[in-house]
Amino acid sequence: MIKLIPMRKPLSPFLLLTLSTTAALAGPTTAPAPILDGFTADPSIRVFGDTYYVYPTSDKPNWLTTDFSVWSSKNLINWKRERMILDVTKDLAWANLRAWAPDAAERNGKYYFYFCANAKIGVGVADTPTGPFKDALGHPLIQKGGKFHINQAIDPQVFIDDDGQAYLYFGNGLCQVVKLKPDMITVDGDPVDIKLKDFREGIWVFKRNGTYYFMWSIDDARSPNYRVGYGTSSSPFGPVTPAKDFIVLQKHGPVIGTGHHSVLNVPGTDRWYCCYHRHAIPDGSGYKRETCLVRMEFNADGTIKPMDPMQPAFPPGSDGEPLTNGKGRPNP
Ligand code: FUB
Repeated sequence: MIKLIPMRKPLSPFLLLTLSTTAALAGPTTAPAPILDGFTADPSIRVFGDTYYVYPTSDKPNWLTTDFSVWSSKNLINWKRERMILDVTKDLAWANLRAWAPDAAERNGKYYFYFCANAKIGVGVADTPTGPFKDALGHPLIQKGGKFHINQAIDPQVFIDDDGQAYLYFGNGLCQVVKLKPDMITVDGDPVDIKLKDFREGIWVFKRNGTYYFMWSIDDARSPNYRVGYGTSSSPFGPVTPAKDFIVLQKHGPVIGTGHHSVLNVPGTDRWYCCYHRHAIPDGSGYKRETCLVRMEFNADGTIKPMDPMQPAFPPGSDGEPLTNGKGRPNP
């Protein structure tokens, strides 16, 4: 905290420099603005063509949510709510509540929307990233029972490897992964358990320089201490070695409950962003959350640098991350 100095005479340039340096070192005291309007959580950030999309949970008290919407952006700074893309009270025959934590993927010009409803995972299909999505199966893709021995079948994430194989990660209490057939709506074989240190939910897997990164949420989403840890593997099935500096996103100042994130690589670059939710500021809770964005950087050895949720993703005046022909600008 900087003490205010009574202004009797102008401050010396030396003192001004000292004060501004101290302020810069102490970091911002105001939390950055969320990127989406309203109360949203569990954001999945994706890029299709020259547009970024966020598919979140639409928050309501006690997580009794019934519909999903999608937001779009051309630069990661200005976001627009496109429309509602699935209403579980009308569009599903097998569930009508707890519409949580979706993800989306593209294959062969079709878009696939993976979502939770009543703690089961369904899949929708559409011709555009903004849907609306139609239930592709008429029944859940994954539900608890038998080999799917997770606590709850929630929090799906699709990862498509360089060889085109798609994997669906999911789970609460235990993380599992199952291969998807090329149709993206059929599981291929049995699920594999992946042991992750302190895992609660919100798995997110990506690949960088041949290494598979597994990131996940720890603690209860209603806790201020909800946070993100990570580990790495040489295979999409694990085993996963937890990182030495394991926690990379956690509460700071007024920002609490930071978790259930997703990761975006700006195509054609080595620039990365982490999209996550926090308890809304002010008066938020685990049922009243908002979606935020922060830059994610790597050390030379490939480890992830801890992220500070008090840092805005872009400096004032930035034009963000525009895309041309599906690619970001080259590094400056
Ligand atoms: O939004 C409902 C649930 O809260 C999600 O499925 C969990 O990951 C947690 O964020």
